[in-house]
Amino acid sequence: MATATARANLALVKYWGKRDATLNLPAAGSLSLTLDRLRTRTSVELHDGPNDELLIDGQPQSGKALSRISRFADLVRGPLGRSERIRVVSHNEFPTAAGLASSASAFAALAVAVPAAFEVELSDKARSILARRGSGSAARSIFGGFVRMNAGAHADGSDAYAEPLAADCPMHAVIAVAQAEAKKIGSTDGMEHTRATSPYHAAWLQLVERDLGEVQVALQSGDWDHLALLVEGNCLAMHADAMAARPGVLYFRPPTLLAIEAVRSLRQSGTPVFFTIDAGPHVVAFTPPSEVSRIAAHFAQLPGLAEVLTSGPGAAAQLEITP
Ligand code: 2P0
Repeated sequence: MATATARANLALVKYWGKRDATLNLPAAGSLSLTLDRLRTRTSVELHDGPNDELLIDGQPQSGKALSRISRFADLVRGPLGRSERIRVVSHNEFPTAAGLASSASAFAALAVAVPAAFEVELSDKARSILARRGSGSAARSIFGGFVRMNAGAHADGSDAYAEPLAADCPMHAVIAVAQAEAKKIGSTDGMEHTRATSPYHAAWLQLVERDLGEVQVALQSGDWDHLALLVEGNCLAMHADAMAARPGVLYFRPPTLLAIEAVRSLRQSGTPVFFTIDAGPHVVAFTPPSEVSRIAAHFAQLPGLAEVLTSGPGAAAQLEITP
């Protein structure tokens, strides 16, 4: 049996659009921070039964969730000529079931644990490429801290992988988890619909390339004002692209707007803080460690939030060594 832990990540420069859906190749790069608090721990063992099996937080899974895991396992089994089935037992160590980037930590943990269960050793680059096939954002969760995902140019995806970024910018996250029903439009469908119908999509992809370079420079110099301009601008441009699709994809809910206002008013009064929002209603504030408790207390007063989570940067995905 092989057990791995991986952490979710949140993007400062967003991934929104694929250049190839089959190999899950992004149309542009992205840049993220891996978060310690959002952890998934996954064990994989081989068995001789007829089917793959998947348990998430103690619940046996079937249908789409299970077939996604089976297809992922085939990426490892196929080239090895192996046919054993796998039993996957996965726990999300999040204090909420709000769907916070769980496919990133889930597929990063699998990209470490599945090859290990078959006694194959992969480099981090190969793990990142494998994780990408499961979920684009999972390629970034192979690494800790700040991470850059390369869009790559090759048709086979061999250059579409993530790499750690050396940036000495102490950054924590405060997450305003909005009360929400299950997401109506998942990221995969939302970004494909946007690519196919949004008149802003080409402009969005051009912007990403520019933002990637500028965010890296701002991270190196710890320029919080510039980071606020770039990261909020990138997030809002992603949402503008999605909103301009036909029909429009709108992830914001009333608490989302309240939390945006809260972050901007804190910044106006001199606090180094800025927000980002993924394909959902939750607002993530990035801030230096010294400001975390003040921002969390501010968020806690907003109506319509389920909870407020805080997290420092997280480590790379890792295999547990069993004695
Ligand atoms: C990101 N998102 O960069 C962006 C921001 C959502 C909004 O990466 O289709 O769930 O599985 O490759 O990884 C979500 O994308 O998409 C995502 P698939 P994934 O974090």
